Amino acid sequence: MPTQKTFGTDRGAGDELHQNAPAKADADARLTTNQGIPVSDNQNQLKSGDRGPVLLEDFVLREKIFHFDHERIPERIVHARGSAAHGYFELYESLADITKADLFQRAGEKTPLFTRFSTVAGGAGSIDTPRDVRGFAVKFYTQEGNWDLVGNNIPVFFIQDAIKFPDLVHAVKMEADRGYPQAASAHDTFWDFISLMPESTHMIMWAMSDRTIPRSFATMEGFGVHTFRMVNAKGKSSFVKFHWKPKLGLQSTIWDEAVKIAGADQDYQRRDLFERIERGDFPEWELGLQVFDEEFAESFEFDVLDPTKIIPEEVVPLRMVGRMVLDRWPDNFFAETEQAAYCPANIVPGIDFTNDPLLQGRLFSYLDTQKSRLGTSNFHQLPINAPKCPMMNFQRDGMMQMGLPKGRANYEPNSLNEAGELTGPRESTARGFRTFETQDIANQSGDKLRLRAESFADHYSQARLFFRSLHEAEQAHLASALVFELSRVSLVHVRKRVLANLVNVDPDLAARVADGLAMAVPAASAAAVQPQDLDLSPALRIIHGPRQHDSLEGRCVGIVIADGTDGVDLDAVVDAVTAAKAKPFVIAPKVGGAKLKGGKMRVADGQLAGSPSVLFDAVAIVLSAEAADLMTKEAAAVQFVMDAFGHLKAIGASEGAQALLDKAGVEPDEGVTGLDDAFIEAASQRFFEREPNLRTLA
Ligand code: HDE
Repeated sequence: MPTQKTFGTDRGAGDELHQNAPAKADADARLTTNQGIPVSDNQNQLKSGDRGPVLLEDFVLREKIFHFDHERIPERIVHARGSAAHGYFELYESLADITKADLFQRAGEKTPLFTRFSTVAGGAGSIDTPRDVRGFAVKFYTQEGNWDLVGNNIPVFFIQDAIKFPDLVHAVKMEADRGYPQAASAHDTFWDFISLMPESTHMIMWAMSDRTIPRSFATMEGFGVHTFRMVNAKGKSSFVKFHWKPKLGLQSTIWDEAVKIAGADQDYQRRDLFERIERGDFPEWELGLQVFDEEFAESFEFDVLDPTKIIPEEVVPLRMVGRMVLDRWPDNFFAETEQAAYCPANIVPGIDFTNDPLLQGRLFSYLDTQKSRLGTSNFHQLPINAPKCPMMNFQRDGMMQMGLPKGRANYEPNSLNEAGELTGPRESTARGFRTFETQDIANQSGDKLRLRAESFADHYSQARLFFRSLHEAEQAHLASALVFELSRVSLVHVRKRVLANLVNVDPDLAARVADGLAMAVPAASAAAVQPQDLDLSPALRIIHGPRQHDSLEGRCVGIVIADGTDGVDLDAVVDAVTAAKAKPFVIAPKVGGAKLKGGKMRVADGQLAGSPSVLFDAVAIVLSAEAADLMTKEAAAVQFVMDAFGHLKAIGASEGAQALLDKAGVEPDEGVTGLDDAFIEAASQRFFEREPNLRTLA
């Protein structure tokens, strides 16, 4: 019989592991199974003899592998890829005049929340920077229950009726037979569906605009999309649309940049959110309300129940009522971000729904999703989903019941106490949620019909309004995005149908896109309602719009150094960037650092080949003439500068760097500066005037 050998914690394969392990924080912390049984060896399975076979009785192995095999839960059907953070909402002023919602009563009060941002089309492991709508879901843990404002970074949606949602999502996701493309709308099935769905035209304008290639979660707006209600203590209802406005303003990337970021850093936006929170630059948004009454709703030229329409801010201005600050990263991605169960039906007294048919469909959908993802009707007991106020009812049992309800009474009313009085939680007519009852424009009912209201029929006027309100650089981006996407559509009849719809939006746009496809402009498609010219809305622009961010705050500047860099120049740039509340990131050919003029080593934050300029908002090239000469033969360095220029970023350069700039084709303009104050000033902008000389735009 062979002698039994034990490869335990003191010898054998586990030894190296233990030698490298950091000092134990708690010497008494014992590794156990899920049943609490202490584990003696976590390196070796139980075998008969040192070379096997493995024994079935090894419950430590069996439990560990069993649990691992079931680590994944179904990903979200849409919005699978996302990142979230904890934070709070702080109210500026009491909103008691329009709502009795508890979180909106007391100025200065903070309500904890958990906010998740997402892309829509891609799977959980897809890239962060596709052209896609971004989800913007906020769970407020209020004192009267959880309120989930589950919105997007675009104020309208593709469809008007929930029954079309599965078709839309099937069309945009990877195609049914071939299993691609992942996280991309540039393919036949998406555009086939869109071309047949004129109601999506307004949303398509937004989807093809720079809004869907945001620079960061922290630089995009959020919208509740639907018209909701607020109801005050006297029972008076107002209509409301919710907006989130980023403190850092609206910032987007250039399409070529977004594509390259996908290669350089798949987790670009997730990392960005994490790093901002880590360094204390907490992302912040203001909550703005568009509040209006029935009279306005009656007189407005579009139906306020139609989720493919906006109410321009110029028509109903925003009332800024508070701010959201995200200041804490989740402790555990799975337990919090992945298991967070948002649901638009989670609403609190003082806020209510309208009959928007898309919203109504959503109210029905999300609970089903939670059950299939999280496996049990008790998903609300997971810490991330549980309310932070008292929660009492007589719902009982179910899979994975984690609570321990005590006592005999599991029904209401009950009088099981000795005095025979009614006990336990009871309904409250005073404080309980009551649905707004009065008939008004948003609450009318009639015969049971499957039809679309006439008032939803104008599919083009607001698409035109959006396109024409944009800055001309944004218009060119939008037209070029359409050319790119339709160039990936192989079905010529689909391209033609899209073009015919675009003629209704704007004949000039249709002509530009047709030209980009080398196709003829078709006749306009039949429009149910002839489009009208509306007053333009400058608030819809990013460039030169009211939410353009003109400071360096919150941006990131990549600073290239190499052996021979002048440390005085370098320190000056780093200090100036830091003083402007931006993040400096020093890049050298080797991450260990570069030997500065005078011989001192300067450690780098990143390696040149792994830190392309697409990751930064502006770049500084701090090189000696010798180093710049050497770098003209270094593709990563040339590409770094070439892309910074091509993506319209400011380039601050030392005199010595000129050879590298020349090699990269940099032409002098306002965005190409020395390393002085002019660079800091330029670094907060992009130079859109440069673009027509650099690439063909539609
Ligand atoms: Fe969603 N949506 N949705 N949606 N949605 C989901 O719920 C659905 C719609 C939105 O970070 C799902 O838990 C239907 C509009 C966000 O976890 C699912 C309809 C808007 C998120 C679902 C819509 C949204 C979701 C998938 C048409 C913007 C991610 C996973 C009636 C206002 C939340 C899940 C998070 C998630 C259904 C339309 C936003 C399948 C049926 C319009 C931000 O239940």
